[in-house]
Amino acid sequence: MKTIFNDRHALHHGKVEMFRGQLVPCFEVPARADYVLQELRLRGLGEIIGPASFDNDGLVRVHSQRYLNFLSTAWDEWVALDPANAQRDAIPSYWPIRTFRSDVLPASFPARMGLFSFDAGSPLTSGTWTAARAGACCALTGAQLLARGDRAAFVLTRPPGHHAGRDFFGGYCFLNNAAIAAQALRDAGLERVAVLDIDYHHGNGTQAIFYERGDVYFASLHGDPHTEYPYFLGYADETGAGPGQGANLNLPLPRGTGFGPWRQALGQALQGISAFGAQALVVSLGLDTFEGDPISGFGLQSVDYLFVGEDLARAGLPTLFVFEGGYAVAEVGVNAVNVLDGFSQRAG
Ligand code: OKP
Ligand code: ZN
Repeated sequence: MKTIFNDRHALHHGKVEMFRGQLVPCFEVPARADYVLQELRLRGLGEIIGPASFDNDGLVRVHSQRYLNFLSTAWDEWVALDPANAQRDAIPSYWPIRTFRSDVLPASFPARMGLFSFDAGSPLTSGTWTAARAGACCALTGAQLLARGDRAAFVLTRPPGHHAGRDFFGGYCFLNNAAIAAQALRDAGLERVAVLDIDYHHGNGTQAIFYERGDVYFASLHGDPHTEYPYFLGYADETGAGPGQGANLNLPLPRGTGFGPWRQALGQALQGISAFGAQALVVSLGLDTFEGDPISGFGLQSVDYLFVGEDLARAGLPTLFVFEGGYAVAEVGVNAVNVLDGFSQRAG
């Protein structure tokens, strides 16, 4: 299996995120991807390549033009507010929730930052756009490999993507790599594509992007949003709408869930994907289900990820793995590569 590595990922390097009234060091750090890369090399899992180059067409299929305009100029606007901002991350503090307007595009940059986001935990930095855009190109490259017949590929990129919606960032995510890949597979001619999100946190962005579509199935295993981030989406009664009715499957699990019940839920999700008749699978591969994760609450152990990979291979679909969360930095490489290794051994 080839890995498409975003060699510009470290250009996104947030200093701090707002957490319980304090600015704390970011959990989503460049070292995460470096540990995965190191483990891939160590275990010789396959060729590591860079992204092909793409224009913004593949991004616009998923994100709104006005959001992409905002993101691509955000850092310059932030620094234009005050030259001293060059040393600080840009973090929103005002949001247009219920009763406010979101059709008007304010001239104020802090106001626009709020319009296009949903939390204060996702700092924008000088290299965020460059890193995220290169990551999206990695996702497009991965989709291209699958469309041309590869059995599987791995998109190794950060910042992650699954919380990013059509026109908002949040949850450390700016461009939705998994959604961009799924859409690219559709545009390459596949009729039905599934996204399976196994990150600890519900992939609210991916769900929202495809919620009313019957051509892209979204299934997710995650911490119960009653108690877990992102809180406001990811409940079991969200089953899709309009032509997408029945094409959304949420399997929320209580904090503390271990591998046994988690794996059972994985089987349920794979059953849904198979009944849907998916022709390709995009896996939002978060490793924050690990027992040692500092911000999550499931109990998977490193060895369990080999079985996760095997289960995914048994689905028998062309599969694109897209790296998402996982904040036990020293273990994230072993855990990610265990999934890929288990998959490769079973897929042959
Ligand atoms: C991103 B991904 C910890 C509070 C939680 C947001 C978590 C985003 C997770 N400071 N903050 O799904 O792994
Ligand atoms: Zn997560």
